[in-house]
Amino acid sequence: FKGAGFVLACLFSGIFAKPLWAQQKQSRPNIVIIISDDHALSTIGAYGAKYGASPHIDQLAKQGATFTNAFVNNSLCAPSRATLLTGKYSHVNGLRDNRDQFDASQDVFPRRLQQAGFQTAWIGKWHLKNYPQGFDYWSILPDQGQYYNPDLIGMKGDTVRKEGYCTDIITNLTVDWLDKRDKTKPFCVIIGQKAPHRPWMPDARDLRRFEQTKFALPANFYDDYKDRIAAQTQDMSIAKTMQLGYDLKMKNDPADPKSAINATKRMNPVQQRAWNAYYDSVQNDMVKQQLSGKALIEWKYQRYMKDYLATTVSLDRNIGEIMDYLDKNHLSENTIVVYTSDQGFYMGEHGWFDKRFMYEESMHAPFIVRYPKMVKPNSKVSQLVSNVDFAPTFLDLAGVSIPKEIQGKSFVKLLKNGKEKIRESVYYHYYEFPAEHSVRKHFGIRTDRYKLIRFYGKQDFWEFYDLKTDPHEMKNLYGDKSKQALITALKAKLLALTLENKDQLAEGILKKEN
Ligand code: SGN
Ligand code: CA
Repeated sequence: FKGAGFVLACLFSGIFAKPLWAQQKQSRPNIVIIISDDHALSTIGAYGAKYGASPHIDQLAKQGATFTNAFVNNSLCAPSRATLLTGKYSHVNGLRDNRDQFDASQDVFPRRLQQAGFQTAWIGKWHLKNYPQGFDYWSILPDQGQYYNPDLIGMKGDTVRKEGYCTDIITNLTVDWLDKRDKTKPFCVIIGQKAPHRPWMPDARDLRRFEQTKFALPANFYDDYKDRIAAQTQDMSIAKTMQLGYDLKMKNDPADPKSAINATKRMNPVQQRAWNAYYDSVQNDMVKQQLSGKALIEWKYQRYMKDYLATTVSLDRNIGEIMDYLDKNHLSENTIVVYTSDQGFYMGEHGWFDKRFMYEESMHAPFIVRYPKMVKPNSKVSQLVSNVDFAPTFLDLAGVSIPKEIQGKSFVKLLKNGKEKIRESVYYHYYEFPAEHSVRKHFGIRTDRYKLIRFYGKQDFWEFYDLKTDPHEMKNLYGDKSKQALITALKAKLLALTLENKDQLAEGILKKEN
């Protein structure tokens, strides 16, 4: 009997207790959401890019599902983040454009998780003009943040400058938090990376990564914007808007002799030397070529591609670091990992950079999910989802009930079977005008095949696209007589969406017209 007593004593004293990571095989999953800033699908391997800039994201896609039709409802930073947090459209969560301040006290999904016993954190770019609420820990970049030696605002409102490259620093802060967290609880961390946001400043080690690459111009690089008034009046072209100094780091920009020099002011001498050695040689080479006209525009495009992609290489490497951490700490099985971005981006399509428009490149966001227990590896999901659906999906995955005020729909069933239809269409509404890049206000509907857009403001006009026959949205078919029945049907659907989503402004515009 002595032996039995010993066994019992051991059980109670914990000698047979499982290691901490094994105890963590809790039924509730952890959630890691990596949200980058302006990551164009066209540059990601999992979405067909051939630049080799995203091996870790592509690996994540191999281990999980790649959503090929995930859309944001308002292609701008702060609105996208506000929707991610609330599961509500901009006009309901109150954040319509980057100038608005987010009411952080409103119902956000991380607070719901926190109340259900999750440890929650937001680390990195936040951009909501208010401090986060509903998080056990946060550390955020002020506003857009800086690529080199960024400041970070801590929970006491204190600002600390961290030496190094922003993308690495955000990863390090995340790993520190993961290490120190209460390991008896499930967690949800949102990692907000600044990259690859303008002005696309690469880490020194990546500066030459695409030196030898010659990028093919998109077929519609020299778009004439025929029949598309808003496209004619935008200010986001590589030809006119993109600056040699501010965007492309040339110190000899006659229009702006200061900003390329200012960009290096935050850097330490080692960073400055690496930076100047590289961009001075680029500048010398440009001067020798005496570029003008189309040759200059195409040189700008090449430089843009090189800088942008180089910042995504660091982003991708850092995603690899997070995956490594999860593996080494035996967390990969029970952690849902999501890779997304606050919206897409133009990489020269229509001659543009930036986003904002309801056209495909900017409305489309990357969305990749890995969750070995539920999601089929190496799968593609083509059903439509909107970023209003993200918050309810996370709550559902965590086993937390979805408040009825949330406007999005959980797509857990779609995660499970890869084909469940969640919605027939997605809704869009962009508000920031007049403003930088001059993209007019518009709202609209996108189904799996068609897109109907209503621009409004000083001038009101419509656009209609058949994405099957015109995937690059070059032919506005709104005036095409043969499409009138289709357009009328879509208008009715759009009106129904404005009612369902309680968008009274859009509803009023549509009703006035009839
Ligand atoms: C900055 C950029 C713009 C960009 C907005 C919004 N200009 O203002 O090009 O459209 O951010 O981006 S810059 O001169 O400051 O680089 S967002 O992703 O934050 O919405
Ligand atoms: Ca953005």
